[in-house]
Amino acid sequence: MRIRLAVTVCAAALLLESGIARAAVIDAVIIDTFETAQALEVEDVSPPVVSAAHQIAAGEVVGGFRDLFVSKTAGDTGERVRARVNPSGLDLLRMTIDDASGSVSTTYDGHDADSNPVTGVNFTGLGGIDFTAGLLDAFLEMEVNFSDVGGPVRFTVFQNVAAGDKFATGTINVPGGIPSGSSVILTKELSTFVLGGTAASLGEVFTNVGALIMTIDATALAQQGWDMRMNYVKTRGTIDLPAASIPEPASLTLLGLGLLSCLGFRRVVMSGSV
Ligand SMILES: [Ca+2]
Ligand SMILES: [Ca+2]
Ligand SMILES: [Ca+2]
Repeated sequence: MRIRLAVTVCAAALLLESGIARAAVIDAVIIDTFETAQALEVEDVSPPVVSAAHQIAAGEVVGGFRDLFVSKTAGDTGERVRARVNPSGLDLLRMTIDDASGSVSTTYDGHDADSNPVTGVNFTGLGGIDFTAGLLDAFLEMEVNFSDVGGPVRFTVFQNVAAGDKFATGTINVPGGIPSGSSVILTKELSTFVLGGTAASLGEVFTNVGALIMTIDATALAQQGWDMRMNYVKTRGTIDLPAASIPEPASLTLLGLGLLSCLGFRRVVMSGSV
């Protein structure tokens, strides 16, 4: 049984290498890899809502600037809602919420005067970026490295029009119980986003993006005290490589290497099964 599985996997790999069918998933747009350090926290009693906002120039971020925003919607004095980007050299967005409720948002809208995602979005700040990069079956991907409680991460993607009335929304639900140091990849196909406002089609929004808001939403009681760490957010998609009728020398070398590795793998599996 195990040997048959190994042979099937090898056959699929050889098909890809021999040029009969070739496709690859590659990055489209890097939204944020969380390297440029930034930190905010609020700890006053809430309600009423207390919040803080800050923008920083960040070369690794789409549009060159990251607007960070923290909001506390319930909790006693001293209970923090805190967001830190790269606090200790790990290139992560780290959200820490004490026994309180709130949210952490990052807005990508270029350089502007207001970092509040409700009142201060420059809907044309990114100038019309194609989030699919022309790839097929494009999707949003994030890597989570820790999550205790779990909850929704909400994305609002604005078409590049000044009124901000054309947008699409989508949510990735982050599970709880993800141990520290994990690498959990979560994705959402762009075709599954929901149109908002007067947007005519998802294609028109995602190929002409003016701004993006990501909100880690821990305002609900079920998300009280949620802590989470995230490594990156980006869009990816599939590229079809032209199928070659006759394998080129480089492909033949790959084919040979594939065969050798298959034989080796099979030997390991067989010897392992004795
Ligand atoms: Ca901004
Ligand atoms: Ca802004
Ligand atoms: Ca990172």
